[in-house]
Amino acid sequence: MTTANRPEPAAPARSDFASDFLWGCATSSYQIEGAGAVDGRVESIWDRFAATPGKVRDGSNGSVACDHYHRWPEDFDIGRDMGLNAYRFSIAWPRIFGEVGGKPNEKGLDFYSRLVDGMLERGLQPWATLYHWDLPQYLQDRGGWAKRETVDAFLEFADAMTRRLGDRVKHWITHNEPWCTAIIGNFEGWHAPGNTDFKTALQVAHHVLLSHGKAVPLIRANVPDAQVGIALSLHPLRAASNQPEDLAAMERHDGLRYRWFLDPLHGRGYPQAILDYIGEAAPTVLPGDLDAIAVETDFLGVNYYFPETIANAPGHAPLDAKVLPPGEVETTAMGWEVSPQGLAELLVRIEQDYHPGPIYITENGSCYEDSVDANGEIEDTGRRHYLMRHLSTLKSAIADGVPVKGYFAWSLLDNFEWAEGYLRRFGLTHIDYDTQQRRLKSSGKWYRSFLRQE
Ligand code: GCO
Repeated sequence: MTTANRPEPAAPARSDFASDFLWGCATSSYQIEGAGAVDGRVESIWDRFAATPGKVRDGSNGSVACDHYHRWPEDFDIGRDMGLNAYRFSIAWPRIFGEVGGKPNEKGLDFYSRLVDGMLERGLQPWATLYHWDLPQYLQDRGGWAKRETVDAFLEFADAMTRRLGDRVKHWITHNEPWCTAIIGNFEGWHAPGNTDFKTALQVAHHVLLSHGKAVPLIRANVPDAQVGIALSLHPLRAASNQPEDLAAMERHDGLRYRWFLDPLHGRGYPQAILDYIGEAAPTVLPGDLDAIAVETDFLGVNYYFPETIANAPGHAPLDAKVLPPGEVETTAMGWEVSPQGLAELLVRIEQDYHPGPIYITENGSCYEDSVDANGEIEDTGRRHYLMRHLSTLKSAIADGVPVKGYFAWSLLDNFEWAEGYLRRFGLTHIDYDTQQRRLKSSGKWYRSFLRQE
């Protein structure tokens, strides 16, 4: 069924949620900031990757993006007028450290300091993500996350940021989606740095988790009343059939996609069944690493977009299992299944499996092909319905006992969608990339009326 044929969904109301619920939008540095070579910023792995022919579908990059580096006051005005009370952003490491062992770049620190003041002035509680994929290229040149030294470099970066912003930023996310950093960037290879080696990818995953675990106490030491967590991208899984082969394939995929990250974060180490299956591709884990990773956190961030269906696929690396394209179901323009129910399923499962404490939806959103009509309006009905339906499901998951405390819509603005470049739009606000004009879409207007209870 296409979205256009869908009836208008029942509208959730803000009053259905706790009065102290956080309502935000999320963004990331490389996707919106632009100002690629300004104020001492150095090259990131995404600059290098995007400059490599064939890697980004429209040949674009983030060097200008939404020019948020210069236009953030307007963007935060949009957020405030929408009625947000929180805002999730990420910090570009290449703005802060220009070389290994160097001093933090004052201009970079000042930029984020101004940004945070701008949020606070507008009533937006700042939620800072330290790593949303823009590793400095000089670190990749030395092996990137596959090398343990990058953990130390990350801790220096985390230290510099939390010292500078910790008087005002209390909510810290160490990493955004370690799955993507590790597996998409280093095994599937369609994200930076574009490696295609499974063993490397698992070593990357381990170092990313380790850097999370080691950063948590450091952040707490620097930030009075810090709340620290990590944001994982997760999918509810379905087996392609009830045949034992497909069920077993789903179990294997789950072991890597879900338990590989959540188990060690909750003190259970890496799943033994997967370690047995992958043999020598297992990462090098030093004594003490798993204890460090299992540090208690203050919340879990969940990024949810769609469910995955898994089939047995002998020979399909790395686990003889593959994700099937969605069948005859409603999808977004990304080809991702629309499943509000999947959000509830996922949340209930996480709560049952791990009791992680407070959960925040740190991303949820949808891509549709928007057009600006003659009146300058963007009637993005699909995105508006996606948002309404996912909030209705969220309400029911909370009623079922999942302690969700906040929701960040992905994204405040259309932006650079990684390997898809500017061909894909996820914003509640439309960006005209020729003029940098911002226009609230009908989804953004709906979120505004929901938040303002109009
Ligand atoms: C993520 C990604 C976002 C993407 C979004 C849509 O954290 O998942 O960081 O940057 O733009 O997920 O694909």
